[in-house]
Amino acid sequence: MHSNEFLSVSSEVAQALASNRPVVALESTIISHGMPYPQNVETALAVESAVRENGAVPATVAVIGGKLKAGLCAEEIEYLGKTGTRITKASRRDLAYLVSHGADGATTVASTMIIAAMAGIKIFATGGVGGVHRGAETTMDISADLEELAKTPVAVICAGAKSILDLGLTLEYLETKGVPVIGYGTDELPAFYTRKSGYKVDYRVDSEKELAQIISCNELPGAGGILITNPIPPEYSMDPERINAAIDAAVAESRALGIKGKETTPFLLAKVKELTGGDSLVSNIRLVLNNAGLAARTACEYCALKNKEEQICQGQ
Ligand code: PSU
Ligand code: MN
Repeated sequence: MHSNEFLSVSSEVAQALASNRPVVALESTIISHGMPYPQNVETALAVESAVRENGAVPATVAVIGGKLKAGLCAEEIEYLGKTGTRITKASRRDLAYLVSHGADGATTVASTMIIAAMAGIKIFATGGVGGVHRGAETTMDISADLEELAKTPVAVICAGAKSILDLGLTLEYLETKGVPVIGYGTDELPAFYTRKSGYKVDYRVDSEKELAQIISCNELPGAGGILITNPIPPEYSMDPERINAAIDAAVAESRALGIKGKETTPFLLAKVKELTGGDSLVSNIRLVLNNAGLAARTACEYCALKNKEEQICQGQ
């Protein structure tokens, strides 16, 4: 663990890591900027419960009072959810400023990966990752999440990426950056609200054990992250025509309003939810819970592998 004075790991998470018990990192921008209050807080707490029910300890990540925190209490989660978009959306570039000012921030996929890696957490569950935005060939809007996947060795379990992004360009970018894209039980990249996108993943994997084996072999010099994509359960997936119409309208409106930079993703998420009358929020909550369960079971398999390696070494 690359412990330093800025990192603060909760005692439950620290004890689990010290005794090689499974831990799953969770992000907090999804709480503050990804969903409305109070569903955001309810979901964050339900996601923590789903991690526990599947045998792992949840470590929700955020910046609180200038500390990079892994493992939040319920009051801190309530605070992030209630403050909503008034809290800083904190990606890699925001961390030094927030820490130096003793400030608060909700961590994106990129900054959650950084803090997870500092704490020694290998597996992280979320809903969707950032990616290459539609029109990026002129706007250059590419999420810092992709750069982080290129350089930080944490496995991110998500439901694919929303088609608010250009999924084809996102896959090309990940290939360039050396990030493997794995489909859990699927050959096809899931598109968040729907199980299919028309794009292939690099590898299909059908069990948590196999995922854990890949994560435990991700030890090459300069190893980066792994993107594990888990399709939304069929009963919660949305009608592709309906959701894509809402996404197209949201993208058109964000362009007309000249929305830019870090505001783009939260604007699109809120707009899609509004245009689907809240149905997209229900799907969103369900897929996050589904990812939390898969991440926790994978973390259990990962620790079982590590414990076995340790026993073999001690037996020699
Ligand atoms: N996509 C979603 N839900 C989210 C996000 C993305 O479907 O909540 C959030 C995540 O925190 C992600 C961030 O890391 O938005 C990406 O923002 P940007 O595109 O500005 O990098
Ligand atoms: Mn962006």
